[in-house]
Amino acid sequence: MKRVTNPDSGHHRRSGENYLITPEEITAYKRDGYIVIHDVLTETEMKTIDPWFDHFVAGKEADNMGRDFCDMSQPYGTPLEDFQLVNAMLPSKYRSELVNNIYHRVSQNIANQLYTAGEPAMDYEQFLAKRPNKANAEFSMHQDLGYWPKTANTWTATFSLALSDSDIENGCLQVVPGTNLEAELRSHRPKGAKEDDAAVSRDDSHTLVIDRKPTDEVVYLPVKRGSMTIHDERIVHGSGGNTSPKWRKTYVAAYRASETIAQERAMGFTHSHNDQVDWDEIVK
Ligand SMILES: O=C(O)CCC(=O)C(=O)O
Repeated sequence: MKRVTNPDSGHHRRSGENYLITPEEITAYKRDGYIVIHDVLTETEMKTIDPWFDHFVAGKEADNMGRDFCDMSQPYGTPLEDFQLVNAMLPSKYRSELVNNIYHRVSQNIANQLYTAGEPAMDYEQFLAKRPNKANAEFSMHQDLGYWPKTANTWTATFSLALSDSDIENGCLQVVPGTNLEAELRSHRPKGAKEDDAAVSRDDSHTLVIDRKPTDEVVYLPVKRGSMTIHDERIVHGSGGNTSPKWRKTYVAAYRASETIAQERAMGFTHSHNDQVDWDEIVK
């Protein structure tokens, strides 16, 4: 019997903890602001992450996490039973068992290939889970840079490892390719605020939204468990609600240049929702 190579398969690209990215993918990442890569972690590796993901998403660490355990589609203070889009920030800060896990090691290897001009390091990570049948579990469209302080070097690669298969029905990532090349960052405001509305601040709603342009053409990025998307800091992206009876589970890890991370930390910015920073002052 002949063996047929699946052109979408990434298995052959793994060698130890290295996953080979092609020059064409690096070009596509710079041009379009994202890539999708397949079969990055094996099922055995995924199974080492699942129990921790479920542990956090069930709220088992909530007592220690403050605002780092929240719902990204609803205001702070929403009771756990009403969560739609569960967000657990910085899981390995709260459970050291996750430090330098297999996802960190493989994504670091990929980040090193994408960013050869300097030393990328993991800046932050988060677990995101959409509960089944939660049509409002939307992650509002935004550019990641709109959330972050101004730094000299903005280079970022944000990895999103699918822990469950994701598709349009359960609210997979959606992007507007090419918006990464727009000259100006779009203006962002806290969810729930009208234009120039000071009544709703970043302290009330961590989630930011942008106004869509009529020219924005959304591309959906469905991915299978073990595969991932990578997007840059300027691409307009978000995700829709979960209208399916299945969970959508994803593990985000963002890499930035080491000196950028040092600049952020000097401003008191760690990507924790508990950071005591003056948002108006540092995000300009
Ligand atoms: O995966 C999602 O639903 C959105 C995540 C996101 O916006 C991000 O990681 O920057």
